[in-house]
Amino acid sequence: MTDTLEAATDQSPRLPDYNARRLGFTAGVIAAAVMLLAIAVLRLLSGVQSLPEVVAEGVLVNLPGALFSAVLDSLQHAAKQLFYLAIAIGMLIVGGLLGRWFAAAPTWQRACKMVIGLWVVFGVVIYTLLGAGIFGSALSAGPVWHGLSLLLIFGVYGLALWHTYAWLAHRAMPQLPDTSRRIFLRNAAVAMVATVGLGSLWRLTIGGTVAGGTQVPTRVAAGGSTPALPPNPPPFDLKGISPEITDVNDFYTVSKNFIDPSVDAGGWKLTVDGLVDNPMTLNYDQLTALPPTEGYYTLMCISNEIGGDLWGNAMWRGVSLKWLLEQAGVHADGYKAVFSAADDYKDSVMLANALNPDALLAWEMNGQPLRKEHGYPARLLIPGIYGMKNVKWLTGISIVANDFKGFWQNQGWDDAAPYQTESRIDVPHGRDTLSAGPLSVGGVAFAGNRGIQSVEVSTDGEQTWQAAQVKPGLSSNTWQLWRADITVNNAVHDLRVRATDGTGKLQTRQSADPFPSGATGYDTVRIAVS
Ligand SMILES: Nc1nc2c(c(=O)[nH]1)N[C@H]1C(S)=C(S)[C@@H](COP(=O)(O)O)O[C@H]1N2
Ligand SMILES: [Mo]
Repeated sequence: MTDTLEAATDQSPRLPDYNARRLGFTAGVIAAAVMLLAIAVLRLLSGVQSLPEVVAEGVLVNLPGALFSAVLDSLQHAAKQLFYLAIAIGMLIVGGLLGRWFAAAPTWQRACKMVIGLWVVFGVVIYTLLGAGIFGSALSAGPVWHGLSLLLIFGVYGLALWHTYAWLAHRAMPQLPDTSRRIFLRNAAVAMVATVGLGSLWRLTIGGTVAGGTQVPTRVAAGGSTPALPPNPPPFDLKGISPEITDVNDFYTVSKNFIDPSVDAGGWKLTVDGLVDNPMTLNYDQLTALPPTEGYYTLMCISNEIGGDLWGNAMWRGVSLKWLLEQAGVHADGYKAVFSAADDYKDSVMLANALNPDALLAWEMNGQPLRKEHGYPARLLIPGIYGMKNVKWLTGISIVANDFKGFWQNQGWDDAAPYQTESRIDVPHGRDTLSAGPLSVGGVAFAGNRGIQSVEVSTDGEQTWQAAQVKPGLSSNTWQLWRADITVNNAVHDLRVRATDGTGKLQTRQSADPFPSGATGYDTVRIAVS
């Protein structure tokens, strides 16, 4: 078929340039869509981060934190999905533009050149600029995987472009040759076998995430039933107040990933190394055979807005991180503990935080194995510091002497990240219409491991404050329920809350965005009293 096209330069039929470019664009978009399909198949089979994810994370990390935070604020929970959607649309457009260029000389040689060109530009230039290393050498799956998979997906694009263009051109001008059906079917089969083959081969061998009995229980991942939790004790059992222990189904989840890693406990390993006398590697059975300890910990995302719901409280069971590090013979002169994870996430805490007697390496949450979204098979709970430092899907702990900066810190988020003192009004709900008279107000307050000393409510725009009853926390690392019984009349337009932490420091009144150190300000609920 190509000979026909090539021999045919002069007298043979040719599409007008305008038409050719337009068809080229269309063919390019279609080819990019086929490539996205191949990416999705490869992603699902191998479990390894794909090109759009590597690009998204690279862009995210390199974006100025304030800008990122502003985008996040305006898009809220849809931000991640929209971001990936934008990347997918961007890929379709770039695919279309390349298709236009291809249309100037639509031969398979030119398609090959494009494939190699894309492979080098992405694998060498773009991946390096985004911090993923040449052909992904800085990522956990390594350059062999990323090199091969990039070549494969660009190959799929090239093939799809060549066939689609020939087909479109033939439809527009029947004198132009289409590629033969036999060759099309052969190429489609080769592309499919290569994609499915590479993905499955990776999963079955090097990837080590073989589907099997120890996979994260789907019953749980699908949001199944969880053990019944005790109701809040009176007087903190107001209708609408947060349950003191959050059901796993209702516990917020945040990660940088479009698709969270599905780690198979069978192939999972945790290494402890760096400034330690006895570096060690533990598998899942060895880890869960260590002396267990459990406790209640509240987690809050540093992106949580005032009044937001990115916090929850659960009972976690695991091993003391301090104990584990002592077994490894941690050096007292270590500066930080660096945590790595199966999703290529990294973060660090000061060694003193890792050696906090309450720091926990957990494998259970509310009496069940961790769910995939909460970090199965193992994750950290570090007292007093925001959620981002509580690394999920943990694979490595390394004690280092330098000031390592993690995933979000490279973007400008606070590295120390101590919890701000926060309080939230759960009841009444905003915009409730209430009748004048007695009113019970309630909610939660949290200040990391500093505890909450007191909570106050104001009905008069902060001129006066009334003390609330505060329940002791389930541990020194949890939020605390509070309740205030007040009286309202039609002069009350809003309710405000503020807490004082265990050190006697009042919650910060000044409003601040979550970026870079966590939101501050007082939660305010508008009410109408009739
Ligand atoms: N490996 C890994 N750990 C991670 C994250 C991540 O993206 N990857 N996100 C962090 C952030 S930003 C938060 S707020 C908490 C959320 O924990 P949860 O989803 O169990 O509530 O996990 C942290 N641990
Ligand atoms: Mo977070």
